[in-house]
Amino acid sequence: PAAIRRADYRPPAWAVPDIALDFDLDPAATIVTARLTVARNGVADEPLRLDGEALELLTVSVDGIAIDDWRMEGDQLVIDLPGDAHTIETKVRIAPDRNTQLMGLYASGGNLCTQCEAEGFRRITFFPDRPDVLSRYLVRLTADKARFPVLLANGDPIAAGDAGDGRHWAEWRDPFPKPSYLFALVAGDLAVNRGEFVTRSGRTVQLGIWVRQADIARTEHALHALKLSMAWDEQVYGREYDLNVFNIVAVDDFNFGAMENKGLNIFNSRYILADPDTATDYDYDAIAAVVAHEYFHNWSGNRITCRDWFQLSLKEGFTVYRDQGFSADQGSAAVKRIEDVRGLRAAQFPEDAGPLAHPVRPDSYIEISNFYTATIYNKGAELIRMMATILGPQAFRAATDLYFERFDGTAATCEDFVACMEEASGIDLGQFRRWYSQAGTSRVAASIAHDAGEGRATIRLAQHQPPTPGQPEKAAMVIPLKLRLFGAETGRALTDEQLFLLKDPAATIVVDDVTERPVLSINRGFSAPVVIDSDRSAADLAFLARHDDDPFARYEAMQQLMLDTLVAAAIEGRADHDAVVDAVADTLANPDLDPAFVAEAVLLPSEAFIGDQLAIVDPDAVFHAREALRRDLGKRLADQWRSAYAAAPDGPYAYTPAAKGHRRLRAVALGYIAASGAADAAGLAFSLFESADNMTDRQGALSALANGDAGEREAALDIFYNRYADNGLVLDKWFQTQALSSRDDTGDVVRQLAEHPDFTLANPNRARSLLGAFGANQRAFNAADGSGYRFLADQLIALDKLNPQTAAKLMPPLGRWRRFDPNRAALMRAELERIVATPGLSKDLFEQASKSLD
Ligand code: B3K
Ligand code: ZN
Repeated sequence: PAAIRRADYRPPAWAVPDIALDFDLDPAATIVTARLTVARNGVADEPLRLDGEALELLTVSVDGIAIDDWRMEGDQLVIDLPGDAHTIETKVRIAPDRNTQLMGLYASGGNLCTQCEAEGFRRITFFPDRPDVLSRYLVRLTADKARFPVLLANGDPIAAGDAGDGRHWAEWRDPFPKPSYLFALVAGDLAVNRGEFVTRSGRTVQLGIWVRQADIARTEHALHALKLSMAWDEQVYGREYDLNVFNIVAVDDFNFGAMENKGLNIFNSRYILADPDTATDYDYDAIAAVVAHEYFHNWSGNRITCRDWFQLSLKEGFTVYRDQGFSADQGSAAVKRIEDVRGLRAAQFPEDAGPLAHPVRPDSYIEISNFYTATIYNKGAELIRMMATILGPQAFRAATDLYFERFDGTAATCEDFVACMEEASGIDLGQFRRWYSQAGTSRVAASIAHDAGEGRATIRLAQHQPPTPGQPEKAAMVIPLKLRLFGAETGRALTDEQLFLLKDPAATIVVDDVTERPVLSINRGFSAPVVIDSDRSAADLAFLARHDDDPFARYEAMQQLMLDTLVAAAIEGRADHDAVVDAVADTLANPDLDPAFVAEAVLLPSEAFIGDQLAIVDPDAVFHAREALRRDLGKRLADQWRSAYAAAPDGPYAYTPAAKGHRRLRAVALGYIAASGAADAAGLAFSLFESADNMTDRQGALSALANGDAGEREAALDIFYNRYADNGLVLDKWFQTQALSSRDDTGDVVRQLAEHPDFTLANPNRARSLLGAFGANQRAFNAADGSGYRFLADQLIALDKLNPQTAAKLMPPLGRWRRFDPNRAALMRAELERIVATPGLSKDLFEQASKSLD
């Protein structure tokens, strides 16, 4: 398959100002009639080209007259048109109930729904399926009234009626021109939780969360989050909602989290449904964040869309940045920042360091679905954050106002966004643009020297840009680093916080009046998405963990201390745990700290993140080093873990920042108690498991048990399974918890679970709950005999036949062979080669696997 290149972008030859779509809906055979008004763009003498995939073409007419001199060129329907404006009508037949890819129109749980981003609309009808063709949509849906009592589409409802023969119809109009990827319809038997939102200019918007009748009691949190999001976007970005209705539909079969279709968001049910008994605090947070994210897309994505898919981060990076800001404002901003950085390090740093590394604005792709990545989303958000930091809050807001105003109703580029940042602030972002074009995680070496006699501190910084595929050499970036110095003797701040823009390959900062030995706090708040290589001693890191006034820097010092300790242990078997134990003890004992922060700060870095620090990952050594430190911490701070465990106030479940923090700390403490090998640990976990009135505690207890071999383990897993046998989202947790287990037999257990009657590759959540979790389990997946690799490859080959997008998303753990010893590397490569050689392989999986072999 051929690569598509950014440099080849050409504006569309034809515009489609209006489209009228008529759906005669039936799961086995749906007839789609599309009437397009088309207008020549410019003077070029180009035929009209309409994309189509898996469509059975029935008729084509031009200006009301059936024609047969159309032709197919590959997947495109090509029509030569004499004039500059015409009306084209096509009629096609599609089979939603055989659509296992879940792109286009498909069936889920007896209902019909759509997913069009990026290129699913062409699986519904023939159309120029590219984001820079914006049209006004008029949609008519006709369906069986008993099976599909609810008929929804984008925009506002305009009419509905009876169609006879037990069928009915509804018409929807979306007055805002939009690209085809934002089209959506839903037909089904759904219940609704309705709400209202009055915008700041006084318009009343009807809100609806649509789910199966049985799930209606679990929609309140999502509806509440939607209202909060609508208010937040008005207050923080001055963005008001624009239609009279805003609907969200939850479906069980969905390739990713959710989709921002104009006025009709469609969600993976896991990001809508919540009640204390079935959803964890993490789920509640994620629901609010995704509801906000999709809502915010109404401006950053829908009103202003992307010119081409290379600009994807224009909407995704910015919208992630916006949803991160929203979540930070709902609770602890410090803890939110820590979670986001942990996510970036878990997903994006490895991507940037591996064979699939790509810039935030890529230059080419084979299959665009493969580019919905942590780089586009999360690193993209970090780019926006850096610009916000460099501009300051007022200029940043002026710049986003300018952007929204200038590009409203258009398909824009990343360059357009950066240009607005420059224009509104007067700040030159010429060098900053490299963040969009250069892949890889920058590293900054930082050291500090002190001349006690002169009272002078000298900070030396040097940046390094590691090579990535296709980019062997890179230019220096502009790296915004927030810095502050603290006095090692007194513990007080010696300077104010300073924002230093590192633009050159190396720089020196001299600070005078430094009368005691300074300790460097750098990249505070994670002001740049880089790795800091500093030679700070364990003592200095422990000092910062105690005294730094920036909560992120404090957390970071603790993480670095743990990481240094664990890396030394994994490489040299040297296990000096004292500094970590002291720092954790101090943190636990500090009454001024928020329990949610404490829980984050005392958690050890993941095995994967420790592995990322090593030239060659030894998964067993990493695991044992980490377990040894966990056990030691568990034993030596036994009393403190017990008090932390007991400190959580009793009382019924409440989803408040304070209660969440206590539950989080309780789960972390339980993990350490279990790690200590205490005789009563399993009993403690089991009694929490049984008495918990919420899923957060119950799942925390189950995870602690799942890692061990106490008799309570099986019992808890069985109880959990039986209790939630009819709840797919909770069963996903059951699969996932076992696949993440640190037990020696996890590989075998996972292979058995793949044969479990409740396991299916047809449901993406279920596939991810087992295969995604297993791929993330560094030690189990990387079993030295290659059994983990073989298993994943078998599953991916099977999944690819059903759902290429989801298969491709689960592949990256197999591509990390360069990071492992020659035996493992050879075993991984053999599986990648087997995948690439599979007949009928999708473009999606081919691109991921073949690039991973290079
Ligand atoms: N824009 C969608 C993602 C579509 C993914 C297509 N493979 C959801 C989001 O980012 O909000
Ligand atoms: Zn998005």
